[in-house]
Amino acid sequence: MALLNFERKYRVRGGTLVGGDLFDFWFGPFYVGFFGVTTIFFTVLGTAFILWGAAIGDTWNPWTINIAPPDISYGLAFAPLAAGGLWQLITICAIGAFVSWALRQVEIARKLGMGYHVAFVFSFAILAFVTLNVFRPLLMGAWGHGFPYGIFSHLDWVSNVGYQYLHFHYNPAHMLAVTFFFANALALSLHGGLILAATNPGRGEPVKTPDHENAFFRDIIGYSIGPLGIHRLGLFLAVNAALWSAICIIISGPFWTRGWPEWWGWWLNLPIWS
Ligand code: UQ1
Repeated sequence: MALLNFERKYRVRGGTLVGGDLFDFWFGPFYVGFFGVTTIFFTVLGTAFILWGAAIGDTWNPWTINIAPPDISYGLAFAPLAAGGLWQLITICAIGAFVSWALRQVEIARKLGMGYHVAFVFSFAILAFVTLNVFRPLLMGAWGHGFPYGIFSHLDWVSNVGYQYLHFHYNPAHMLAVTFFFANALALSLHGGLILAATNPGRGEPVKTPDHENAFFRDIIGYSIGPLGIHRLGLFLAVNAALWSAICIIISGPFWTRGWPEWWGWWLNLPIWS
């Protein structure tokens, strides 16, 4: 069956969360839907604000364009557009676009009678962003604690905030996040390698099956997690990488204000040493 015929079979009505049939149609290959419209709306508006911020800034060099949050002195108030107000509007548009995208994923999953797993895992990426630029600034009492929108400037922000806590690698939640990121990279490379190995057996050889994939890992480590299990593991590792990243930054400032190396004093202060 040709791809387009095959797709037509699945272009079913219904499953929308809001708006009924109003936006229940396709534009070329893309499902539109109410949340497709809101995604486009927030994306176009947010991009326009970014261009505005760049236009009143010092440079058009893509690496060094910077749209900073308001000064700490503005607290949690709205700031003038050129003094962080654009950053605030861009943040609202970004969250509007991200949440719209997640809800569009939900609507498409409902149409197809699928689970909501894609929207669920994507929501952890949204959580990481909202934690950095909304939850933590709220807990710290100023929008100025958010990160600036710019390629180099946001990297500088990460470095500066890290050093404010002396040595961020001693943050136990950061340790977990980094471990999950690396474990995720290992799992995905093993999985990608295994699938490509099974499907590229060499000229004249038949493509191999999941039996071979299981046999490979049983031969090498005595255990195979299985074709479904590896995807459960991947989801678990990726979601936890995002979750512990959010946790490691939300506890820095609101719940721990000293250097992170000092946090390990609890270990040195255990009564078993005296
Ligand atoms: C695995 O066991 C497996 O099941 C057959 C896969 O599915 C295709 C994999 O991709 C991988 C990488 C493994 C091995 C993983 C572990 C945790 C033993």
